[in-house]
Amino acid sequence: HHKRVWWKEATFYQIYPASFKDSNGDGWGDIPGILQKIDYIASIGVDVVWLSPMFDSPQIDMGYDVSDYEAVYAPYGCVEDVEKLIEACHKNHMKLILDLVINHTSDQHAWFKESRGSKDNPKRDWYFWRPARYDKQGNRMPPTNYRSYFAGGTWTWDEHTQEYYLHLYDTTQPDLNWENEDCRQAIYNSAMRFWLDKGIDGFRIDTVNKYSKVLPLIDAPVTDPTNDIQPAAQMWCNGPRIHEFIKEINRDVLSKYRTYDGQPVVTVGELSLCSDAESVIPYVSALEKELDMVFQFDITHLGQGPPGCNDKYDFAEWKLPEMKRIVEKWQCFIEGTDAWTTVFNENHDNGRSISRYANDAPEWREKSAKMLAIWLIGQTGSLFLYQGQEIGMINIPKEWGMEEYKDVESQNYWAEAVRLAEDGTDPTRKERIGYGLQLMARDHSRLPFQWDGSINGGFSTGKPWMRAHDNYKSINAASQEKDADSVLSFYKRMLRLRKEHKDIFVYGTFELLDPDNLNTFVFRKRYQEKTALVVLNFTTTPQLMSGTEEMKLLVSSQSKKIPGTLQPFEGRIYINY
Ligand code: TEU
Repeated sequence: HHKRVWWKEATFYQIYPASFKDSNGDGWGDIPGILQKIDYIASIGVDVVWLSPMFDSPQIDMGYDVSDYEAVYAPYGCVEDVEKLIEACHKNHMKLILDLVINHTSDQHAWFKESRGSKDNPKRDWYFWRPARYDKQGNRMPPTNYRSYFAGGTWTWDEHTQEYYLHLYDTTQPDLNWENEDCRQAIYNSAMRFWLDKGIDGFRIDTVNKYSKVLPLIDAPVTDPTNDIQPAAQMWCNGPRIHEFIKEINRDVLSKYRTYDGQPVVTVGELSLCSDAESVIPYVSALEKELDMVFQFDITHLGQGPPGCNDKYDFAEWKLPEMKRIVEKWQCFIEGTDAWTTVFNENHDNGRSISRYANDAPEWREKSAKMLAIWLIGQTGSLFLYQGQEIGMINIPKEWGMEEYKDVESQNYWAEAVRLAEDGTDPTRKERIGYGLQLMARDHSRLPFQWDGSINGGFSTGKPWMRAHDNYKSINAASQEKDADSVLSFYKRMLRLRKEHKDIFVYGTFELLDPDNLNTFVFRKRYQEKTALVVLNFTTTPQLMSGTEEMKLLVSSQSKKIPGTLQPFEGRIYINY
């Protein structure tokens, strides 16, 4: 009963520009590099390229700190290069969407420079400025007790005007004040219309549910008495005016544009701390005219402690049934509605899926990759892949030191853990956070793409901004293109298969079977009289299975197919038609 629309059936492919392909040897990926690889991208069988931020930026948060929406970070190229990329994608029947980062700018953005210039600057109110508080001893204190995402508080003191400004992320990422109408109009013109007018086909919208803060800004409840800053996501996630703002974006900007082939442009929002289906529906219900779909992150939060605790790297083990319940929830929440969902297990903010959800040891790596591919293509929703996933790239080797982790979040968490361990506040924190980072740091997915067996995996002839993985000789696109059994060849086949059977895979209803089984993940898809059964072994030992006797085997991720038994990390799909 889901209405058919192009973006529901599309496979999206995320490109992280810094790490995809360096064309000029400066160690940074760039847009000409992406252009060189356009045939490769098209050959995977994807329909939409999502390019992570390539805007001008001091790169404190890898481009999620934009200093000019209308310019391109020079090492990545120039606006004209992006225009060429738009054209090249369209020529290859692919659409191109950009990242829309509008909760905050860089502190180097002209708007913020003006805003911090004086208290009576016309742009003062485009950001959140607040006076200090003072404790009984007369010490200056920030206006509220919020903990930021990258460790530390959300307020930075500005000497010049003697006030604090708010930043949910790094201190160099001041939050824009969406309450200010002029500010919103400037965002629409500069960050959105500028690129839509150049022919892009939509946006992935960063931090989409954080634009409306709960006002006035007051202290969050104290949930961690040992700390002077508190998790406070409820003060900015899904705030009072958020739906009004998103409706305005849609009505005033997005609805006025079409893709290159005359369809409505597409939006996918990044939704954090929104874990009940009823709160997600208004963002993605077609009738509401807000967003086409969102990423919901329960799955990437597995093992990250209580939601909203903002202590993501303090990892706790999880069991397969927890993951199955999460998948079930976000597969089923659209049933009987006009809403839509997304399917993904990697992006630039997470560890690699093989390392995180399966097993990246040499003997299991490829099997895990193929099993996870089956897991993804069997699910309902729009499918998102992240660069390198299609060749089975894995996490940073355990032997690498913390100096190889470049991400501001990793560095801040690590520095904080060292401090808290060394001053005796939390003596085991260093080991715990170190482990969490090895599993989940955002750095893992940001290593250079592994193109071939030459130096730096063929990513760059210079010194890459992040070290290339040690395993690029055995894991790379060139060798996998020649090998019919490779992870890459398997992904290509699976993406085709998903399209051939889109009724059931893209649009079907989802039913979780055997929910408490700790080892296998089994689900049934239905579309009218058609049925498919997806059976996955998430362990290193063979697992028995039943219920497939009457069905036809559509695909297995392994060549040795034993009836009634799944091999370690084997995935299969059976159908009844
Ligand atoms: O992420 C926003 C977000 O919701 C964070 O919770 C995110 O999961 C991050 O990894 C913090 O742990 C977006 C971008 O995807 C991220 O790369 C940026 O750092 C962030 O916005 C700030 O712009």
